Amino acid sequence: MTVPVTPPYNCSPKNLSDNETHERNRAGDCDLMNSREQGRVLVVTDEPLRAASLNALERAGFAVVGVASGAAALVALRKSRPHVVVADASLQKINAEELTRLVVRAQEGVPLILFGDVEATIERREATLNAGAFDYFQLPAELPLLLTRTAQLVKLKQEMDRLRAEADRDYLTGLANRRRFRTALGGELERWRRYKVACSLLLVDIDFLKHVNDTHGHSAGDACIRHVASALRELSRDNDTAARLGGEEFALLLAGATERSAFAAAERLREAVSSHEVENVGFITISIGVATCPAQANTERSLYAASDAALYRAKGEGRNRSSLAPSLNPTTPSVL
Ligand code: GH3
Ligand code: MG
Ligand code: MG
Repeated sequence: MTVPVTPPYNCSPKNLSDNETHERNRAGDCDLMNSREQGRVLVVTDEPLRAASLNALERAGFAVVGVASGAAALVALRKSRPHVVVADASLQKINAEELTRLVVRAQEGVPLILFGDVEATIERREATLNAGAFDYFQLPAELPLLLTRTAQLVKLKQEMDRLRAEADRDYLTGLANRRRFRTALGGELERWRRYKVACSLLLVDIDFLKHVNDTHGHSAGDACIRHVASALRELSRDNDTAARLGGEEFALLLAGATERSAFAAAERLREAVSSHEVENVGFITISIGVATCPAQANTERSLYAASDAALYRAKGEGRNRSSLAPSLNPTTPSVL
């Protein structure tokens, strides 16, 4: 991936007002995708000369965002999601230990390197490591070391991120796995509790897969699983989570969906699956249970249980159908 070249960052003192975020690399800040391979670095300093010497990070090819205070660093951590934070150990309003604690608490796992104009004695480096940062360098003398250490830690963090993403993915379909689904479900219910944003859960099970396996072999059964997975992927939007929960069971967590739109999505999914043949198998069908928060449940557990019970009913009523869970409040009939 090519990364747009950006003009050098101007580090004159007037640029370094407190709480201000300096967009050293606008492409890097606006487009996390572009900067993913390049490596994103957040620089925290209120000292113009040291900021200027750290322009070397950008010249070394990193997407750099610069801020001038601990408070601004916390905002930038969320916005620009850096792979490494490079922070001044002598910021005016916060000491190095406090800053280290803040950064580590705000974004667990992001490596932090400290720098300053004070000599990097053994005692200073030891204190830095004990506080939870990865290293300390004296600038400008040790700038080459800081660049090398940054590059090393960016690689390490990128690898950690890759492994984490891999650990959340189902090996057969590439969908989210049960672990990732659980986290997403918790997130959606939290959004309901805090902001009263609805969400819906579709639980999906392939009909008669055992028969497919017995008749056409296990790899044909796997092809059916991938077929359903690709229909789920096509139907889901950015904020939705399509997951394989295990075996031939799937979930589609729809962010912001009410029962009406969730049921419509279930029907679209069912039709998408049953209207295309699976190679060497033929047509297959799925059954779907639909439940919505808050209409039919308002906790992670009860939403899952309501959708699961609806799926069970869909199977019992003959399969190849979607079934909506009963309303929580019996006096409020279903909108369908
Ligand atoms: P139902 O309509 O009641 O869901 O029938 P079914 O045959 O799909 O359901 P059942 O629970 O009886 O069996 C599930 C089958 O799915 C049996 C199991 O071998 C198969 N299965 C589970 N995981 C996989 C997998 O990863 N690959 C393949 N090929 N088959 C799988
Ligand atoms: Mg099953
Ligand atoms: Mg089944």
